[in-house]
Amino acid sequence: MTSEISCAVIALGSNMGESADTLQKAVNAINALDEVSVIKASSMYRTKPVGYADQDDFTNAVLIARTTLSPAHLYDKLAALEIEFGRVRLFKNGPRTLDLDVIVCDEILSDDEHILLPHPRAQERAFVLVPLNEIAPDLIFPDTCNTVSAALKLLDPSDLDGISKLGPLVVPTSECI
Ligand code: PH2
Ligand code: MG
Ligand code: MG
Repeated sequence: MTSEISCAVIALGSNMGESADTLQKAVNAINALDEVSVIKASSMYRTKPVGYADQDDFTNAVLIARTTLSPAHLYDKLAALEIEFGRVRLFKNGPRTLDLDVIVCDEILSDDEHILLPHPRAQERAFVLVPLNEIAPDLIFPDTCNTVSAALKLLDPSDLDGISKLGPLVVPTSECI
């Protein structure tokens, strides 16, 4: 039996504990899911907190994965990994050990209460667009039809303040699904 394969963009963020270590371990764990192969990962970036300023800087990255999971099932698997990584989320937009968000999945538009696609705030967020521009500048957001590089140019230049590249994420080798 063959299943449909989708291409998903997943954003990773952490600002509690050993964040860079957590992000690399999260990439490995995502790739270890039977139904998911990580294809590409951006560098990790240090970013200023957005939404609630009085917290530590974040470490952010994005990855592109192939998956046979539906977006809702992918979301569920990522939520389970967040918990496995000891997720602490003190309040909305507050500090967290690991946040895994599905940003886009193919050209799917979803206003399902379970998962909104594309992620409704991704195109306003430099901490998503800067790493995504590194690995997929021509990827198109299916709601606005903007490419990642165009969405990045639409940001206020001050949104890029305080973003710096930290180092690479290693893409584990895997049997491609
Ligand atoms: N995540 C948030 C809110 N604010 N700011 C940065 N820099 N990075 C994040 O990952 C982040 C945030 C909610 O998910
Ligand atoms: Mg998030
Ligand atoms: Mg989240």
